[in-house]
Amino acid sequence: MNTAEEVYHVFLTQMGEENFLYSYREACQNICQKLEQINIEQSQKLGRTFISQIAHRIKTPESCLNKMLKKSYTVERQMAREKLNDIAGVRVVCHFLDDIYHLAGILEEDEEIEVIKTKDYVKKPKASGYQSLHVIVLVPVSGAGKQKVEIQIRTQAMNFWAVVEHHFVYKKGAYGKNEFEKDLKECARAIYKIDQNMLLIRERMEMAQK
Ligand code: 0O2
Repeated sequence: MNTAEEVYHVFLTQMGEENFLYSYREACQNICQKLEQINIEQSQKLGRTFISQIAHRIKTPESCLNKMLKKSYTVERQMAREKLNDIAGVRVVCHFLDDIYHLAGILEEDEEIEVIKTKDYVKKPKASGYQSLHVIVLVPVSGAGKQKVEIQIRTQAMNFWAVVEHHFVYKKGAYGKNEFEKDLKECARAIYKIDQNMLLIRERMEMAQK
């Protein structure tokens, strides 16, 4: 019988193997290309910047292991493939609240990809205050296969909050154990109000331009 350390070691090695990661990298590239194209088309159509930032990353084997343990999944690569939606992750930052849903609608309509799950932490923020729309998609990759990618869509203001909170609280597993939660939650609420106000101002400015 293998010890936990041995199981973790095998898992970490397998999760870092290039032939395993290849299709995740390819899926990331393919969806990013699509998002760039959507950005060009929509920015032209709307007469303003639609997407201000597209970033992607492949989850590290260590981060996968932590998540498997946190969720009490059996530490096996096949289990990770099935259960982890964000081995390939893309972050899209927009200017305005309605852009988030506009982009989600475009992805839903796209015939090349398949939306398999949507989690709306904008309408229903997480207990921490975290806001973002998560869209999990299946992206075609070479050899007629498909690979899962999690697309996190948020405004610049939401992104500012999430990046800071991720660094100081979330990634340290410090949620529920620190004195800054109340203040961070208040900031998240203020950010939502600012996002709503910025949208209203944009709409008024657009009306005035007509
Ligand atoms: P990392 O280091 O960012 O990759 P699921 O199986 O999809 O239902 P999962 O994946 O736990 O469950 O989904 P969830 O809760 O929607 O979280 C997915 C990702 O959202 C996280 O990935 C974070 O990137 C982000 N996220 C979720 N909650 C918070 C939060 O409170 N604060 C911040 N800053 N980000 C959050 P990972 O793998 O947990 O972490």
